[in-house]
This record gives sequence, structure tokens and C-alpha cells, in this order.
Amino acid sequence: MSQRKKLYEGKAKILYQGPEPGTIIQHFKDDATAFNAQKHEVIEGKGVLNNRISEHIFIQLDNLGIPTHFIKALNMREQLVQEVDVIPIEVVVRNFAAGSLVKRLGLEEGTHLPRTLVEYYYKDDELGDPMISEDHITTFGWATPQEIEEISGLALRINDFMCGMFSAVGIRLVDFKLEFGRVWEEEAMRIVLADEISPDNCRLWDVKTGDKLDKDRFRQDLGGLLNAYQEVAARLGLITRESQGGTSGPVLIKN
Ligand code: AIR
Ligand code: ASP
Repeated sequence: MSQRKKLYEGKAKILYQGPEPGTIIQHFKDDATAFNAQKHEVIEGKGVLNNRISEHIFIQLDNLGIPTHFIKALNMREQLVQEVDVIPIEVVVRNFAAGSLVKRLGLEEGTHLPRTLVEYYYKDDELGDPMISEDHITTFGWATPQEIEEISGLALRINDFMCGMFSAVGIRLVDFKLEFGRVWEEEAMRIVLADEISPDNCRLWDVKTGDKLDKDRFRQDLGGLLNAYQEVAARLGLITRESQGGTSGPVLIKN
């Protein structure tokens, strides 16, 4: 393990060179950061939960025919993924008003949006991931008009699936962030979903109580982040109830 080549260390994940060319090991850390890493904490067990939740969602999306970078689960904290050429855009899909949308437009938090909103942000920590338009994306060549059309179509399909999946377990999908990459197969290039989908990059509210079950617990100093992530994993059937709140940490249920 220790002589694996580290390719990149981000705020919540480490990428190592995979066993075959074109593969990468995605390792989920316990670090939680917010506000461009100005706020940082290590929350033991977060990486295991995010790895399991993200793995579950990527497998479901794959079954629906949505192309993703996911190859297979490796262990509690790691998954094997395809190496992709990362498109430097964060795609945010919103169903209800929250977070930066509330700040920017003065909406009331929780307002149901008239229709699903897709926003783009330029992935650049130094610039604080500024919001951009499709025109910025094509002008600076980050993606072609055809690629944006494909990406927004995939983002909406992913939203449809995830809204249903979460609503079936009493959770409202308020918003989430996606990242995409390009993969070359022979002469053809494909757009695939990359990164992760977990409570670190979704807003998830309990339908009945309105409780926040996502990283806003950390951003807003609400406490109880690990319990919230465990609740999400338990409702999705990924960990056993008995393990929730115990001192020994979550017990994973394997596929
Ligand atoms: N997000 C955006 N950048 C990083 C992350 N994790 C996610 C948030 C939220 C959505 O994108 O977790 O689910 C919208 O974030 P915001 O701050 O623009 O309201
Ligand atoms: N994870 C990012 C950061 O460290 C953004 C966020 O999720 O708030 O700033």
C-alpha cells in the first residue's frame, strides 16, 4: 500500500495510481473542509460512509445506463475508477433554494424552485470556484456546446433518479454537485460522471423533520455530522441500524 504512487491529494480524497494503466484508486479521507478549506476538521468514519454511499449511487446510475468512472469497490475507503481527463467545471443541480442560491438571490431557504436549475462553477480554489455561464465554458474551451448539452442532460437524469431514490427513504434532495470527465476509448471520446456523490456534496433534508443530513451540519456548526451520514446510509440499506450511534463505528452491509 505504502509504495503506491500518489497522484493527487484533495480536500476529502486521495488519488493513487491504479493497478492497470488508465485506472486510479480513489481513497476517501475523514477530512471535512468548508469555505475553501478555511474550516477543517477530521471526522473519524466519514470517509468510510462517503465511500459506501457514493459506491452505491454510482452502481445504481451505471445500471440505468449513465456512464460513470466507477469500476469496482476495493475496500471500506477505496474504489477503483477509470482515469479521466477532468472537465474543470462543477455542475450544481438544484430542486429547492438553499446555500449560495439563497444568498445570491435573497430567496427563502427551502423554496421549491419552479423548475430544476442547473448551474456551472469554474473549478478553481484560488478563485473560490466562481459561477460561470455556458458562454464562459465554450469561450474558454473548457467544454464544447455538444459536451455541455450532454452534461446537462446527464445531470437532469441523475437528478430524476436521485430524487426518487431519496424520497423513497424520506429524504428530500435539495441540491447537489457533480463533476464530469472525458475518457477515450479507441478513437471515440465519452463523457463520464466522475468524483463522488455523497452527503459531502448533496443537501439532504429529512422530509418529516426538515433535519439536515449533509455537510451543512459541519458548515453551519450544527454538530452530529457522522450521525447524519449514518442515517443516510442506514436508510439506503447500506449499514445496519444496530451499528448506528454505537461506539464501534458503522457496520457496513456488503452487496
Ligand atoms: N458543493 C458545491 N461545491 C462543493 C460542494 N460540495 C455542493 C454543496 C451543495 C451544492 O453543491 O454541497 O449541495 C450547492 O452548493 P452552494 O454552496 O452553491 O449552495
Ligand atoms: N469542500 C469545499 C471546501 O473545502 C466546499 C464546500 O463543500 O463547502 O471549501
